[in-house]
Amino acid sequence: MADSLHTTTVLAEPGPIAVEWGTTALVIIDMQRDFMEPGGFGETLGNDVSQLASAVAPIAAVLKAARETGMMVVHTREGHLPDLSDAPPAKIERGAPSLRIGDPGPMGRILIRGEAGHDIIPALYPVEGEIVIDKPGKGAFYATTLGADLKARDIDTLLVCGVTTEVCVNTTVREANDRGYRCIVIADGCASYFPEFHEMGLKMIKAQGGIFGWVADSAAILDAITRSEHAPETSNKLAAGASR
Ligand code: C5J
Repeated sequence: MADSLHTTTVLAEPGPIAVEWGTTALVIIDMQRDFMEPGGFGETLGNDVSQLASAVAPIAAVLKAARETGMMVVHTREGHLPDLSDAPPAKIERGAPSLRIGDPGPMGRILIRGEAGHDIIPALYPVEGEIVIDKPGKGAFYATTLGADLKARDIDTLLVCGVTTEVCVNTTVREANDRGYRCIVIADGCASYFPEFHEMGLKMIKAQGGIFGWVADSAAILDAITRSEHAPETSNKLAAGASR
């Protein structure tokens, strides 16, 4: 269905961007219980997980629109195999967390595939047909099939959201940018345990003419999706700064 949508312009920073919805995918990064809920990986590192809650409603709104329009949807999960063979010792041994990766916690073993804590929060749970990428690293392209999955659908533009802004969202956007994707990061659909890192993480993406991509609020994305279902935009409207 997304193929039949009209190209529309998203009001983004550092400037508006024309989006062809049929070649656009929504990529939701690591909205897992391990990061979002008490007792998971995020909290073992000493973080206040309530800082991430603000991202859920904006993501849910864009996810609903994506599902209604038939857009490709990708969910990612950071985590490791039960035998930890894909977890570098340098990652496991780092710092002084209250529990390390692989240790038993209240939601099962910390950051291990198949455990309750590793799964996606109920509010954003994947439905049939959506792709779930299990990744051992911070970036969603490293050691995964994401690149091939996007190529198979001729995707060239990514709407990226999730947690945390400066870690897995930023790493994925940088990986995607190097691979030639146009990334639009959904500002209010991202969050960090550190508000200042969220702010700077977004600034780093859109600085220098959009060195890694664009940043837009969920309202601007939803507005552009709504317009895409109606009459084509005039060339004047598209010309008003659209960067494609
Ligand atoms: C972190 C992530 N913060 N998903 N992972 O370790 O951003």
